[in-house]
Amino acid sequence: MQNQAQSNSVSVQEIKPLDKVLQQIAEHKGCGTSSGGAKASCGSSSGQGDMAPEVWEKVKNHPCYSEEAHHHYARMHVAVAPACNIQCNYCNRKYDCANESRPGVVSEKLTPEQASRKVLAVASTIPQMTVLGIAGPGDPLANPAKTFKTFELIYKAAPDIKLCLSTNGLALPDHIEAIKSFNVDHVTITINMVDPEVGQHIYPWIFWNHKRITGIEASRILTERQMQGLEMLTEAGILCKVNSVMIPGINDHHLVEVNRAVKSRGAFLHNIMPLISAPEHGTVFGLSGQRGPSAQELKALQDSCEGEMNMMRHCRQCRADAVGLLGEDRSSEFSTEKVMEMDIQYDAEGRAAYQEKVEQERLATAAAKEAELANLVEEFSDLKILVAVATKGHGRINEHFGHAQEFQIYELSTEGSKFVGHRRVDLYCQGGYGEEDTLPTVIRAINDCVAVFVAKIGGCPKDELRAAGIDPVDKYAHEFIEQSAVRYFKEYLGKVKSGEVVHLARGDADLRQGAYIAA
Ligand code: CLF
Ligand code: SF4
Repeated sequence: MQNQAQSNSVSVQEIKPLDKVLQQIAEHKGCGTSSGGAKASCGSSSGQGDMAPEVWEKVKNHPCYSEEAHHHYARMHVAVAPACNIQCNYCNRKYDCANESRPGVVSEKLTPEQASRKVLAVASTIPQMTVLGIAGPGDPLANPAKTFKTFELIYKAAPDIKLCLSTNGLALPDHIEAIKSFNVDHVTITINMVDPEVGQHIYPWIFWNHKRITGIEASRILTERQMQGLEMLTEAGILCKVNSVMIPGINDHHLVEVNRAVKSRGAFLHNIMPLISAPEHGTVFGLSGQRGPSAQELKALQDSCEGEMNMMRHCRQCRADAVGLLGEDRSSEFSTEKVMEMDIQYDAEGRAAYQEKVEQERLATAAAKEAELANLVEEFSDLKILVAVATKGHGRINEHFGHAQEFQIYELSTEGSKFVGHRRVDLYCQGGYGEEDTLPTVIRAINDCVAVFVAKIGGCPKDELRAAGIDPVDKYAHEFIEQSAVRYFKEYLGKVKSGEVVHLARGDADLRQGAYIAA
């Protein structure tokens, strides 16, 4: 990772001052979707926008609170909180907490002391790791002694690392003072409903005031406590994100109401995530056949909630012991056994110097995009297209098609480019050869995209993609994603206007076949 970052380093002379870049981006005609304006902080950010300086300080290098930061900065979780005080129908305690993790792998549980050592080990190895989160595998506030001891140890040993907490909210009002005193300045609450009638289908019970409470009463207490906790956090000036799990047929329509409720109580960011559900997870929903939403259903709901509030679209539903950039998993490099053997030298100055380089890279990315956007100023069209991007991070197109385990999805229009999500796929290239059975599933995952940007791609997948109406593009290899995307859009728009390409709407996956037609 370090070599990769070094090879992508940029010369300082090429870079314009940030304030100039941001001003020019904001001046681009109504570019609220991509770069400027009040929503410049998160789901679609290139910078500070009109955010208060103290808020910008908190989010600028937090990979979850800033979409743009997630290309450059990493987070890690430590699994110190095994117990939970509620039951969600999408959770099986054998697996990681589904609020902030992907079910399927049992965490290695740590003591606060082991966790602290692990954080220093990761911070010394991955200098762009800026945030430590506690997100399970149970609920951190159902394990307050372990959770706050861990925060205390890390705050003392590595004060430059931001502390982050994710909770179901039931115990939250009881811990606001502790959260403040340990300098935890980012808190996530998972809120799936504000109506107990809906909640009773998600939560069979809660454990509160020393007893188990079931039925609609459980959800009534839970929602009251969540709202109270959110209001208290907002009042304390702690940045609060709300996660919601989208469960089709149960709370999908209701989440619009949840969005209004949390927005009015000061939540900074709303992250609507898809239900992950499969029989082998052994959850109530998995066993009952409850499906998760499609990528298109998820995007439609996120779009409908996007008003004055920032929507997070880059969540990877991490494990409770995740390490690395969002979307990559380096946790196996930091098992307790390996960490105990490591010679850890925590170098705060070295980390700061490295992060300064990362900031220079960010500025270069923003400057390149801004320069490209200037070429779109004279263009007028309602056309919007999606493109898929294979990337290993750093805001560049730097992954081979066959090595991609996810594609990032950007929506392009005359207003610029906007990150709108990611699609996980199975690895196409296995042991140096393309896996023929996998290719159709990869194509299905991105079949609402006009093009796929890759660093490299073989002849066979190229042909198959073209046959499916997806343009395989490798001419921007190792270039900046958003600059390349805007350039591609301008070319594509030109072809549509000249009649060289016939563009068809791509809302329906079936319509997609042959949608990209060279006339
Ligand atoms: Fe972890 Fe959560 Fe903090 Fe991020 S994750 S505790 S806010 S540092 Fe991030 Fe992972 Fe999504 Fe969570 S991508 S699951 S939103
Ligand atoms: Fe599972 Fe997390 Fe729900 Fe607790 S809060 S039941 S650990 S998903």
